[in-house]
Amino acid sequence: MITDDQVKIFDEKIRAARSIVLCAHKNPDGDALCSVLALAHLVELNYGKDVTCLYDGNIPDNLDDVPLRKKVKYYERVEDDMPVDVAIVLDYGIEKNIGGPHKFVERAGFIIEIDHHINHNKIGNLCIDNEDAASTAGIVYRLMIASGWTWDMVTARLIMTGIITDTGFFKYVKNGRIMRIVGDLVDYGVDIQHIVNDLSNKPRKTVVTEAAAVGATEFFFGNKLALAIIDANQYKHIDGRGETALNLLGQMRGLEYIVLLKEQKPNQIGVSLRGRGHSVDKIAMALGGGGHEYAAGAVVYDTLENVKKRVLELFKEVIK
Ligand SMILES: [Mn+2]
Repeated sequence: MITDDQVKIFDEKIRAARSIVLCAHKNPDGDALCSVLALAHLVELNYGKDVTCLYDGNIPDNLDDVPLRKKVKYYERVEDDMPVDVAIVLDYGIEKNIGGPHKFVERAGFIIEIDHHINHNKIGNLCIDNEDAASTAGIVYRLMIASGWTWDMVTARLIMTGIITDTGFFKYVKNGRIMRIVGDLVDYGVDIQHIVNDLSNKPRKTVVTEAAAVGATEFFFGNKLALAIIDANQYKHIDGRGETALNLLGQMRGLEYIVLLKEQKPNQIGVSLRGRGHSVDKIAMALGGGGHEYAAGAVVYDTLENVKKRVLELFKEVIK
């Protein structure tokens, strides 16, 4: 797991740093945002240092009530020439997913990465990675315990939120390790019901728009695959993810695959893939993206029509 060496190097680098930047992948999800905020809070608590948390893209509305939410800044709001001694990149997947904050990362004297995505081109000088971890927030928890850091309820709630969101409310848990962390956090006093209520926080327009997209879903390959579309007009009303549409479709009997195409801009289509007991990560990779076995995605620069055709062709190979 986390070695003494990793703990030691992390400690030395943070202790020596005057300027620390934290970031994750563009369009951060709950795990990305909460891992950044939890580690930022831990560094401030334990090292007495101010850190800068950056993001690119959109943060989903349902994360508005996450503790310390306002601490993370849109990367363009930060001075371009800000010095960076240490950059900590969490939950990023692959380098290009970092987006805007990448310019700060590449200037850093030392890069620490903490991640659970599969990545063959790691950018960290220190890599605290674990591909078997259910969430990056869980790795932050392990680092915190291994380092003997002080922590508090804010830390605990952030880590729990990261775990809850990345495991799809525990649906994607594949081993007991993450649940032992959950157990520790519950014993510490974290109220899961409270966090789930805070996450049920979408604007009416978002829910109504996504439900309408689900209403127009097309079905392919003997109803094994559902394909829903959020066009450019509808896209304005959702928070970038389409989680409600994916969750609604995920409740349908007999479905094996769910595809959600989001027209982010003309010729820029966000593709979200979900598999129910069938992997979708290879299809995401074939589209230039990636992700997890049963939940993956890509951004494809082409028309909605062409992307739809391409996605269906790729699935045709798999479903037969
Ligand atoms: Mn994650």
